[in-house]
Amino acid sequence: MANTVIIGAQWGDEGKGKIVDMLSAQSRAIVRFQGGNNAGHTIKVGGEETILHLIPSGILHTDKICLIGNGVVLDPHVFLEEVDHLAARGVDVSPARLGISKKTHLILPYHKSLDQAREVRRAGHKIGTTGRGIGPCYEDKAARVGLRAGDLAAPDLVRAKVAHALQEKNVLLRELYKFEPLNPDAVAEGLLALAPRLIPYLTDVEARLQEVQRQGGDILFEGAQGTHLDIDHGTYPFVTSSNTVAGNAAAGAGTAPSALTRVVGIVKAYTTRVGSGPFPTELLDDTGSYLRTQGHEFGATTGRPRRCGWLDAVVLRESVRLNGLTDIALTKLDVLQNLPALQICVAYEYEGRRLDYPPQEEGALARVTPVYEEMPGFEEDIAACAAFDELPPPVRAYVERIEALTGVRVSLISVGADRRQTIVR
Ligand code: 2SA
Ligand code: GDP
Ligand code: MG
Repeated sequence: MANTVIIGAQWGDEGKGKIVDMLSAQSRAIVRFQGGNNAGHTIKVGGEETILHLIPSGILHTDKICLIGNGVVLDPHVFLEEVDHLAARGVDVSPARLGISKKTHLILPYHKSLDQAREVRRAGHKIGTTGRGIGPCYEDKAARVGLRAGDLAAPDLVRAKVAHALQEKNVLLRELYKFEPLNPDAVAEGLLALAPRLIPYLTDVEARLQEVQRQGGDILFEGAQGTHLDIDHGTYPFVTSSNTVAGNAAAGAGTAPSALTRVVGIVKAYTTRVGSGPFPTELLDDTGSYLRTQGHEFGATTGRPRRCGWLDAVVLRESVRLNGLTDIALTKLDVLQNLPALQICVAYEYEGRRLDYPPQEEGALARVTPVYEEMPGFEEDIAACAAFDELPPPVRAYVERIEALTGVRVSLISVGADRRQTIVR
């Protein structure tokens, strides 16, 4: 296949889990390179659904190596819960095939408290985070006071780092946010109690990935969230705290950029967003509700209803240039069934000008007006279509229009949640 990066081309939940699971069959290793358990990646095989938050979406293929890279932030409790859950279903989650980089930063209880406390204080300006402590953990990483997975083997280092961190954070929690302060001993010992189970998973991810390549195997880099939630390139400040773009696959997994051969952008056939922030094509009417119901658009981590709207080709064009997409995997086309007509946003009107790319000034995206192009809808059930030629003409026209608007080939088409419901072109 070639080393492949999978990224979300919109605001997340495009169906990355499904496509990573499917492409895992042709890969040797699957590695997560950013984000944490804010992610919810859904896989459906033969009617059985699995939602993964931390463990790479290749785990259901027994002969594959699954790795959590240095760019991820890892909640140790959630990791072990996920391990136990999968093990109970008979999935092999032994350290022989599942590893965590020693450089991966750990999410601690005070990160979650701070995440939630800040959202409460933001009142009318909430980001709508998942409350999983993602932002505060990345803050500590950048501030050079974070705990890393490799520290688990050094109990005194863990105790000292936790005590140091809480000196400052307890003041914030107590004085500013009026939240419960945390006991440093309880936090450190709580983490150290998990160490015996976590330490066997610690590994040199870079070496493992090099070995895979030396043996001629391919790596799948599994992105989380989406391009427009990127800390630099997304709709700042309504973004997540990591780089979600393909370029971060190298830094967040510990490989050379030259190892990233193919970049597949996962594109949902319409657009969704969870949390706050500008969304030009959002539909607050019955069509938006229809998409939410038909597409089961509820957060895979928090259960929050997702905001829904028409496909936005301006957002996609930006994703093409930021990620260098070589292919698009188009998902959830089946959800559009029975809509009388389909709208695609092909450009924006902004301050009297027509824009082909999103404006970069903070907040400007909230002031654009979408320019729509109408395409015919379709009534046929496409969930069982197995080849492009089997799709009704309006569906093929929609796919071809996306290719024309983005300049990227749609090489995979998903017509249902199940692994099998995928058309390879
Ligand atoms: P955070 O928690 O600091 O990363 O939140 C910052 C913003 O990033 C958004 N975000 C997401 N957007 C879509 N999907 C995500 N994963 C879950 C899912 C979301 C859920 O698979 O459905 O269950 O609510 C995800 N994770 C973070 C978040 O909404 C904020 O806008
Ligand atoms: P991810 O975060 O990008 O992995 O996406 P999520 O798992 O959060 O959300 C995608 C949802 O759509 C999941 O419930 C999937 O099972 C589902 N899904 C994926 N592809 C398709 C598809 O082609 N059609 C339908 N109807 N559902 C899909
Ligand atoms: Mg998701």
